[in-house]
Amino acid sequence: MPVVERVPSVARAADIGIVHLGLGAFHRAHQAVYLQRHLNRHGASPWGVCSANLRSNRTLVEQLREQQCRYTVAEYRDREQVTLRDIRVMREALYVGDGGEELQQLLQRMADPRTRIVTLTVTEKGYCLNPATGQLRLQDPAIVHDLAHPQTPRTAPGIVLEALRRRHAAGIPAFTVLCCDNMPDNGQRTRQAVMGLEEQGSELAQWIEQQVAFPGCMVDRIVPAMDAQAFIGLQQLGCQDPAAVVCESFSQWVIEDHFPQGRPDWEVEGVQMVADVRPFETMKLRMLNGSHSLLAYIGLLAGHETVFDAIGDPDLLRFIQCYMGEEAAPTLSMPVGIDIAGYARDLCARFANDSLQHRLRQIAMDGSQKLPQRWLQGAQQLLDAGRDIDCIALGIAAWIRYCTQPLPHVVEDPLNAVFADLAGSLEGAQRVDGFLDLQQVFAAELSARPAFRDAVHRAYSAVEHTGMAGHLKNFAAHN
Ligand code: CS2
Repeated sequence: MPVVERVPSVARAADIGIVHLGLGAFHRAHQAVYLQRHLNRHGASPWGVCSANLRSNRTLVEQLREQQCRYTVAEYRDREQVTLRDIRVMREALYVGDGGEELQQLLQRMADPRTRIVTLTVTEKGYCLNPATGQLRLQDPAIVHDLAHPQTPRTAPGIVLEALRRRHAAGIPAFTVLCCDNMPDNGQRTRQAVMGLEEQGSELAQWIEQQVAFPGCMVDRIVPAMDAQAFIGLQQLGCQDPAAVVCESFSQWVIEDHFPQGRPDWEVEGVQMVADVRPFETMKLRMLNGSHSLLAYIGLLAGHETVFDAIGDPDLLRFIQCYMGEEAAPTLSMPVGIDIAGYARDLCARFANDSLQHRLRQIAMDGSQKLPQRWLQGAQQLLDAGRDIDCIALGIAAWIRYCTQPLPHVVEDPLNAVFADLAGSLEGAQRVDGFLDLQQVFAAELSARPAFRDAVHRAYSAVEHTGMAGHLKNFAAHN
């Protein structure tokens, strides 16, 4: 049995100052923990949270309400040490997936002058942007809906815009919008999504342009989706909480310090407040998330199930070390004092945390939304510098294979119907070309480069001939 440390909460938040969109496991285990620590330190705080679930999981909202929005975060340092944190900073939980009364409650809450920050974790696809270009997808049915019915929005950008419209109309200062999703330039992308829904040059558009801050931030904590096994583990520690989440003990948050309406003194809780978050964000996206996606597609094809299994495969570990050292690190320009090699070593140690069941299938989800920022922007830079992209090319080949595997395997991705068409109509090299022509994923500039296409074709046929495990063995023997 592990040693369990319990961290009680000393108080409940006095008021709601933050509205969060996307009540998932990540939000509960990351942002809420920082806010709870802030609350514990101060004993009272106006920075309580109203958290809303936009799509799935009404049950979670109901469970949270039954327990006054109080829940447990279990931080597993390893199999030996666990910290159970009591979280009470959430004051309100809403389910707005059906567009009913609770949506209006949420909009009211967002329009309330006491709400000074709106945070989001709605995953990459929740912004309805073209992943390759960052432009709002105006053909997306949910966006078409929000353009036609702005007062009953379905999308996160639509909800933010409607709340801002109400504040503008009522003469209430704007809230700050803090995107906490793994996207490049996530503040600017969120601004683009919100502004894309409003008529250019309108009074509201100008007000948003001048008054609303969209600071960028980098978030980091490994939080696997809860499953039966995670709940059994918690029960063994005496924790019966149906709204609990498990995560690693590591946590990082780097935020651009631009909050015109004020903010909690997060820096006291270990948050890094910076002027420009982009170097940190790019480092995390390419080193951590880029490696995660490689482990997911390559690892699944090599027969692994979790991140821990995959990184425990010496050939795959070698491959990931090469990717980080040769294809991710050279594309980064970091502020003085950041040790990228040390960061890479720490990441491998975090991936090897055997107390978390982080399923590769969870990471493999929504690849079309993740690949541009995790691998492709870096690949472009590497090719510009005349460098090889063998690791990224193998990742893309594995992704194509993963997306076209026969049923009953289910690919969860907004483009899964497109993948099924490509799989049904094309084979071999033509199928690879069909994927590389997907403009939502591959920027035209990249997919037009012969060196890029050749590398992916080579990797794809190598895997066809030797199988993934055999190919990794060859790779490790030569690197
Ligand atoms: C993962 C991330 O599911 C995924 O795609 O790469 O959720 C990852 O665990 C977090 O970004 C870690 O901070």
